[in-house]
Amino acid sequence: MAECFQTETENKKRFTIPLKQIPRFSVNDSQANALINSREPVIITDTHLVSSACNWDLDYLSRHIGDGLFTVYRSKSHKFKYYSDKKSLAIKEFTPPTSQEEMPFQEFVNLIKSHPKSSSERIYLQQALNNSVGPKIVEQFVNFNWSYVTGLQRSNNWGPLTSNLLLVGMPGNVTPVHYDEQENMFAQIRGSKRLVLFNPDQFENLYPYPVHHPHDRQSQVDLDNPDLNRFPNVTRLCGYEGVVGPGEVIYIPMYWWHQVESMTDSEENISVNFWYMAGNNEKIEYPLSAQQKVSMTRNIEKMILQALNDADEVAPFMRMMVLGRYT
Ligand code: QVW
Ligand code: ZN
Repeated sequence: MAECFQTETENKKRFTIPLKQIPRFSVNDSQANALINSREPVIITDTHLVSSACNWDLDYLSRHIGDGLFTVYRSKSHKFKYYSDKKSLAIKEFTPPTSQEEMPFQEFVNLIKSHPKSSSERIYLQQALNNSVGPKIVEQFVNFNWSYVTGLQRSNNWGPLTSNLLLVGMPGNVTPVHYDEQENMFAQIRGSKRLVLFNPDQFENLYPYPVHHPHDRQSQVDLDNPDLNRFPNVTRLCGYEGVVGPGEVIYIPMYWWHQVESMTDSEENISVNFWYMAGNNEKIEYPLSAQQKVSMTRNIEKMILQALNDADEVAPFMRMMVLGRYT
């Protein structure tokens, strides 16, 4: 018994997920667009997508961003795992891993500046840019390289832009591995971020929460300390990693898994993302793509829950349908 246990721990320690480098190309290199067109991740340099905002830092933003309210998350650890407020109401035993408050930008800056180095509590501002921002910021926003992203939107048949999320975090903040149902051109302004990406075909190796769960679209796996007993397929994972620095952009294709880590190379870390809705030009070819299968899985899960009208009935129903029949 003791021997078995030891081997287990050793295996856990030795296990690392194999990661390839995310390709990096200049916007002038046709290979950048080729990867975007084939829905593969790429880090793109020289886009000047957010060059107009290269002077953004805490002081500049607090002077010019206006007195609108910003959503700030607090976490007792370095992890900021997203949860849906709406879905958390339906689940009795759910304790949110972060708390959320609305405050003026100024107040957020005060919190960061007075933050004791010894404290394990961290904060992360995540707010869609809106029309409450001051005139200087409006001008810089208008001067984003819109023709670049609009060109991509057209040539790849993405839907409309849904939002530009402004992300201001502390070094070390981590957004744990999840996928989004939108195309993402993610632009780095200050500091750098390390991204770990996985193809949508890694679905069964990442064990996403059920669709009705507040952590829908998030992996149940803690990549820093995976529980291989609960999630044995984690040993089959293989992915990509890369670092985006100021002025660089990464394309995160819809349904691609990503974990994002603010690196400790700057006092604050600032990014703006460009989220686009899915296009509706999908032609159906067989076999279906991993993206299409993820989308289909989501729809089936939603349909079963809606029909049964009780989250607790979903798993027994699915087992009844599959076990001993399709297995
Ligand atoms: C990060 C992300 C962001 C990751 C967080 C959005 C709330 C995305 O842009 O920079 O921490 O996941 O899709
Ligand atoms: Zn995301």
